[in-house]
Amino acid sequence: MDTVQKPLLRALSGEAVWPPPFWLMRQAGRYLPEYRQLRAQAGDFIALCTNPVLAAEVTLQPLRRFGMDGAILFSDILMLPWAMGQGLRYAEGEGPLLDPIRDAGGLAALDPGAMRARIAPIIETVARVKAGLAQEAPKAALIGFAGSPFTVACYMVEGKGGGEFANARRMAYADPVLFGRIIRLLVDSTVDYLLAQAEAGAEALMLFDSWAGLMPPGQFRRWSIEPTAAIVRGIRKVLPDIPLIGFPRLAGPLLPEYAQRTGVSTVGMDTGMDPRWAAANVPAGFGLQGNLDPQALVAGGAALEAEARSILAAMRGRPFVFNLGHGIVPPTPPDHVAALARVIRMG
Ligand code: 1CP
Repeated sequence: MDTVQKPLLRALSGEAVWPPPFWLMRQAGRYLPEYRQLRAQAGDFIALCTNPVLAAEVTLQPLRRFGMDGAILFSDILMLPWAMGQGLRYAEGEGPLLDPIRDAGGLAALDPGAMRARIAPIIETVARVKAGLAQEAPKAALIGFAGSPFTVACYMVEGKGGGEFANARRMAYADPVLFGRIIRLLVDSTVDYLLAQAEAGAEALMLFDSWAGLMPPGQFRRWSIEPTAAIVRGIRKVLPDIPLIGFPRLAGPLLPEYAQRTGVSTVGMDTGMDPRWAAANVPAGFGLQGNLDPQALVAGGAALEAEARSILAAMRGRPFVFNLGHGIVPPTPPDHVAALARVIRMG
């Protein structure tokens, strides 16, 4: 199908497509038995992300079941620091663990020159998914992604998730020169990484700033908005029209400013955002994406349907992409995802 006719790309380019296209953050993953099987086959999570055959297969799995309008590359935001040489492992049940960077020496130990070679299998996954979509789901669009510099820096400095990133947030105040050097390295490498994904076939790009909302407004502008704007400029220089989605989670009332100052074309709404408020306060030219509570998807039934319908009602007439307010959680019954897809398709 002609790229411009794909419903997701039309919505991300500012058209109020109805019923809205949908995809779900973390739509590939542990809630699907077929994912668990391939994950076991691959060995560990990094082995899965760097195996283009298996990673492409995992990317396509949810579309086969549920017919999403978007496929998101199966990888992780932390594969970028991994590709620059930072020690990373995923401990079972604990999430990611990195060798933390706490001083200039830690930063100097990274090897950004190694990045291109180490991301090669991920870029190959993009090309394989693109070919798979042409065969299996020609109306679906391929979304590439990266973490936003602040969120990736949180993990790089802290060495793990699961908390409030106290060390990283403190470094941003106590040593803004060092923190700024980490952020700048991430801006440059993220532009390269996303352009490589686009060149391999990604049709839209998303930046996940999952922890942006941990910062007060001044820090948010400096470490979330400004670096994101720099990435957008770097990408737009080469690809002026590619749809860009920004997701500054927990940004609250700063969401409209984030949309206008970063230059992304669509903004993600997190679970706590009132979609009516977003519709009234984010200027009409921007697309909105979100924001069903992942726990409503676990619960299912009438509650799920009511929540989905209230989001649809708030978004009617807007360029809109239905999604969750954060990632799918492992206990989600696949049947509930199918039920949600039916509700969205009714519009
Ligand atoms: O199989 C496993 O046990 C690994 C679990 C897993 C998966 C399936 C991790 C570890 N990452 C992923 C895939 C992933 N991560 C995708 C793939 C595409 C899809 O959406 O289907 C994407 C886009 C991400 C992005 C990501 N990773 C974010 C941003 C979005 C968000 O959820 O806020 C973040 C913060 C991460 C870090 C990360 N990686 C993995 C985990 C468990 C975490 C979160 C750790 C924490 O809670 O701090």
